[in-house]
Amino acid sequence: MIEQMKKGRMHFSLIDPDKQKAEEAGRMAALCQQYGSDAIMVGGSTVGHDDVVYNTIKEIKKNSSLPVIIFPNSASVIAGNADYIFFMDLINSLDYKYRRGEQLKGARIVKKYGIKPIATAYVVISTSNEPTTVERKANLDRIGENDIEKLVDYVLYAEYIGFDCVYLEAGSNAEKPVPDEMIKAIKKEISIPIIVGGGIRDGKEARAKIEAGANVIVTGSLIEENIEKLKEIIEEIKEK
Ligand code: 1GP
Repeated sequence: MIEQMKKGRMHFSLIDPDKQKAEEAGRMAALCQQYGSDAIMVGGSTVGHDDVVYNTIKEIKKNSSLPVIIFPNSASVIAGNADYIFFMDLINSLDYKYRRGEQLKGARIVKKYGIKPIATAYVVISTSNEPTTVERKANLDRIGENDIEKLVDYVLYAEYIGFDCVYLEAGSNAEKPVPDEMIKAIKKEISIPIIVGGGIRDGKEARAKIEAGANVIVTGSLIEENIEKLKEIIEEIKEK
């Protein structure tokens, strides 16, 4: 997966198991695959138990052959039928829970199930006036949309520590996605893959992020609101 991410032009579809029944998630995953998405991420801010994650993944796997990546909010959502997990460190959080606490609770569970961990430096960028759910929860060392040098410090740290990738998160349903200039600036500094998500709503935006240096684009809310739009986004990402 990491090798494929390095090649770039990938799209990951985020499905929140709390937003619909598992059977519906299965139908959504089939469409995501049909439209050309490369993986299904499963997670969301309210998910509290691995059962709901397990059942959702079961239906996704019945309906598509895409790899499934857990996108965890805590260790309690780790279900044994996933292929991968973003083993994340929210590197600009000031809370122990998001830096080490949940990771220590989850490590042995990941090992027990044989899920492949993707060491992910998760960075939340504050692009909008209205704080997103993750911003409210995570007690951040705030990185605003113009704090490019600060972001460079964080992502260099991530590369030097040995993370597999960096995930720039504007927050689900953010008014504005992570700015292209920020992506361009960090692309010059690091060689690990860059995942970008939060507030990406059309093909033009997705393409601009890819051209700025993003290796992977994540869309979530759009899949719930207007899954047909995914087609346009993926076409723009894949087009050379
Ligand atoms: C959220 O980056 C993801 O964690 C996707 O965001 O729901 O805005 O697409 P959206």
